[in-house]
Amino acid sequence: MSQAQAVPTVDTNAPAYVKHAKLKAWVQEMVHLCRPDRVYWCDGSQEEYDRLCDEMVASGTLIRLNPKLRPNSFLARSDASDVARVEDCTFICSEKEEEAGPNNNWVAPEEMRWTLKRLFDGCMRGRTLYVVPFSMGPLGSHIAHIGVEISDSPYVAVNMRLMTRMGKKVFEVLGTDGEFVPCMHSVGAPLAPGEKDVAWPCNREQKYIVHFPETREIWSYGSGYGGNALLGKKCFALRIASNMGKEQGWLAEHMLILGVTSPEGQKTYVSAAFPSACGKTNFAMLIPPKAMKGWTVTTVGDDIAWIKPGPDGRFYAINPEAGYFGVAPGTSEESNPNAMAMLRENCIFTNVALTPGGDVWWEGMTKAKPAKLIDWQGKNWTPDCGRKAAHPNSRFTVSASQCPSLDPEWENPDGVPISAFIFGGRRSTAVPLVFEAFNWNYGVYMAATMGSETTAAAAGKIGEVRRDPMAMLPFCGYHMGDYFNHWLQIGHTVGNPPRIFCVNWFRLDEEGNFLWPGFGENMRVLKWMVGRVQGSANAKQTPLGWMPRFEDLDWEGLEGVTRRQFDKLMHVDTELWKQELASHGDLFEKLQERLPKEFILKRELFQLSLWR
Ligand code: O2Y
Ligand code: MN
Repeated sequence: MSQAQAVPTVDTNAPAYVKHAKLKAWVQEMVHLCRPDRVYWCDGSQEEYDRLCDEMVASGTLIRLNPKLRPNSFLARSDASDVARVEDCTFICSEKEEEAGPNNNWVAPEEMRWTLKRLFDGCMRGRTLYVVPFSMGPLGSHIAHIGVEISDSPYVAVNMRLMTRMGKKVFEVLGTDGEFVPCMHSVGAPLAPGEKDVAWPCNREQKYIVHFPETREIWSYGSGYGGNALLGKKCFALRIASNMGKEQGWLAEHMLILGVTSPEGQKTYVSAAFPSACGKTNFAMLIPPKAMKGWTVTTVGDDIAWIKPGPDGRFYAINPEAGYFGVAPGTSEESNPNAMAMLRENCIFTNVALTPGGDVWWEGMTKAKPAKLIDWQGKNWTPDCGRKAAHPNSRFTVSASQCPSLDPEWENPDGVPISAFIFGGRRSTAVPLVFEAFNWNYGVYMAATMGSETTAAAAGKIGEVRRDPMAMLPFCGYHMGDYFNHWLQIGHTVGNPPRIFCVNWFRLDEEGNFLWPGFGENMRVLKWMVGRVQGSANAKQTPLGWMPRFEDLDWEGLEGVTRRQFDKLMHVDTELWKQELASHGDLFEKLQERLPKEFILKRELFQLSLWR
């Protein structure tokens, strides 16, 4: 008898409708390893969701919000050590170190497996092991993939129900031998017999977010928060899926997807990449200014896109998620009325503040700050206390079905046709409001060298420019040089690749004021980009690419931006761009052995055009 069999353990109790022998064997193996007190298979029903939430209210993990103000909604407060993704503890354990590249932390798979075995051994004692089956993408879509998360966190189970297509129906798609990505998660806080649990169990000392790209497995230990724990999101839909996409000829991207409809009813879908904390959710749910009559924007996704070449020479994209895990601070009736409407009920809020009336509040939600609150750590808060009421990375989880701007095609199993890719970062100088790349390869170069100034959510000094190729630096599950090559190559497999645009909503004047109003006014830039795709918008040629002149944008109803201000927004400062190119060189040096030769050439040509 093997050692594992000798350990007394609980029955895995797989429901009769689970017919997948390999899946059942894996669950059994994980039960032996983690030794939970109970095993529970999630069916994804509303009844189950309500029951798990009730149980978490009873245990103190969730606070039920006032049902009159925020029906069927909850607040969770995490441990202060567990508030964001942990990039330093995130690993890509490919067989060869060079496959992971300098953009990832690497540990040899065998060594990591020993570490994980030690960490997961008995890690679920005193807890329930939840089996959470989920589909990333519409069930049965040829672009979708299935995962099964094992977790000892009921908070993860209910969040996964909001964020993915979760439950029983996934087993129908899986059948007896369908492929799935095993996603193993533990908060890393076993309970001794009789030990009282805490509201947010996690492991303060050790956190590991581990990906095995060759065997397509995810192991996450020690954190119950966001991207560390909801494994369908960054771990599967980006780090593992980027590897699948490289092998199979598609793209897994950190991109929102939106549809633009013109007054004539012409629909154009675009996909846009911005680093974390650049207002992606706001852009995905943009409401055009009133003066731009007849223009509408609809939302397919706010964070991730899976994009496949279609038979007609175009790219088709799905949003693999079914919900939004959005940043709360800064979300308001001004910045994102659609989000405020979708957050009226059936939400889980994490690390926001609680009002005396039992509702939620966060910085930027209202102009006036409430006189009294309970902050994200459960402490009394007043406006003069010197602390933030909500954590800067506090979040809402909500089903996409509640989004007022949801696109009617968002669940189309074939995806939506993408006509343009937009890349943006947070840049106070240098980068103009918008420009269009001359061609595919040049656009890929611009996307690969995009940078963003760091904020609280990212590592590094605040305000420092961090190169974040395609906004994928923390999420590309393999060597970034190979990723660039994949992008260059895939554009040439379709007859009609999308146009590529770069945008910067964040340029400042000499006094530090934003030059561009942003939010709904971004529609003016979107209209120009759509016009370029449809062949109706004019542009002038510059060393950076095609740019709109003042008269090429629709200014109807916007007084604030003068021609002088527009010139500042669009100005290409040759000296600053020489520095930019030098900094592109720093990125290229790090990736040198796998950097596309094409990029070296592009940079030289670019340099020549600036010195001319
Ligand atoms: O901090 C976290 O765990 C969440 S990070 C996140 C969540 C939703 C969408 N995007 C992001 C991101 O960091 O890009
Ligand atoms: Mn994101």
